[in-house]
Amino acid sequence: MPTSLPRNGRIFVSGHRGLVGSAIVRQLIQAGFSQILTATRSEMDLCDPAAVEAWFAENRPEYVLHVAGKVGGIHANATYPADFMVENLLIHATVLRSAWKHKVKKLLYLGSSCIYPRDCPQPIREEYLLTGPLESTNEAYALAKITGLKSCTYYRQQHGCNFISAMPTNLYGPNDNFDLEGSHVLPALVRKFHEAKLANNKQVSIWGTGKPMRELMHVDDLAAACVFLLENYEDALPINVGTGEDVTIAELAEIVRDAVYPQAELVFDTSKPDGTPRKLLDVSRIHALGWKHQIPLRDGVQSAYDWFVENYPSEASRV
Ligand code: GFB
Repeated sequence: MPTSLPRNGRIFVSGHRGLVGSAIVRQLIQAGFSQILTATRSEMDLCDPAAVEAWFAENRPEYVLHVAGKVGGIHANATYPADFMVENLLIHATVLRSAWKHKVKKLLYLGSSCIYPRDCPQPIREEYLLTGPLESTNEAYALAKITGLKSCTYYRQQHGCNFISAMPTNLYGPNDNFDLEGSHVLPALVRKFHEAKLANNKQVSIWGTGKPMRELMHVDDLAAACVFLLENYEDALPINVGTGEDVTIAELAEIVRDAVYPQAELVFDTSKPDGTPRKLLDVSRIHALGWKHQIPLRDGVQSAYDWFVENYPSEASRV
C-alpha cells in the first residue's frame, strides 16, 4: 500500500558522497524532503558498531536509505576479496541493528545484480537468488550483500521491522569512480577514450573479449526508484531495479567511443577477465508497480562524459 512519506521526516542516507548516495540526496531534495541526514566517515565509521549506535541515538532517523558499501569493478573485486567481504558485512550489520534498536519506520537496503547465481536463466527473476553457484570474480562481495538482504528479511521476521531491499543493475553517473584499477566498465571506458583522444592515440584497450553482456542504468534512475520503493513497496522479497535491456561490452565501448573519440579503434585484451557472461534483470515486478527508468543509455553516456570533463580532478580532463 502506498505510503506518502512526510516531507519533514528525518531521512538518513548512508554513503552520501558516493555514486548512489549522492544521487539519492539530489532526488530527495528535488522531491521536497527537508530533513536529510548524512554523516561523513570521520563523523560515523559505518564499520564501528559503537559509532553507529551513538550516531543513531543522537540523530534519531525515522527512515533510512542504506546504500553505503564498498564497491568496485571486476579487477578490484577479484583482487581484494577479504576487504569486500568484511567491510560490507560490517557496514550492513551495524546499520541494520541500530535501525532496529532505534525503531526506524522504514529502511531500504541495496543488493546488486551480481549476487544472483552466475549461470541462472535470463532475464533474472528475484526468486533465483541462492539457487546456484556465484561468479568467482565477485563471490566475496556477493556473499556479503546476500547476508545484508537476508538480514533485512530476518529483522522483519523476528522483530517486525519494515526493512525492504532492492537489486540494482550495473550503475553509472556523477561521482563515479574513474580510477582504472578500481572502477566499473563504463567510467573506465569514458576515461580511457578521453585520455586516448588527448594523447592522439587511436587504440583503446578493452578488457576481455567484449562478448559479455551488461545492463547499465543511470544512477539518477536508481535514485528515483529508491524513493519510489520507499513510498510504494512493502514486500519481504527483494525487488529488481534495472532497464530490462542489455548490450555487449563491445557495443558499450562503441557507444562510449562515439560520444568521446569517434576515430578510436577498439583493441580487446583477452588476458583480462570477462566475469559473468550476462546478468539481465527481469524488471516486470517494478514495472507492474508503475515505475520505469527514464534515461536512455546513449543519453546517459553523453552526460557521464560531460560530467567527467567538468569534474574529474586532473589536468588531463581539460580538452
Ligand atoms: O563493470 P565491471 O568491472 O564489473 O566489468 P562486472 C564489466 C565487463 O566489462 C567485464 C569489461 O567483462 C570487463 O572485463 N571491461 C572492459 C572492463 N574494459 C574494462 C575496463 O577498462 N574496466 C573494467 N572494470 N571492465 C561487477 C562486480 O562485475 O559488477 C561487482 O565485480 C559489482 O561486484 C558490479 O557488483 C555491479 O559487471 O563484471
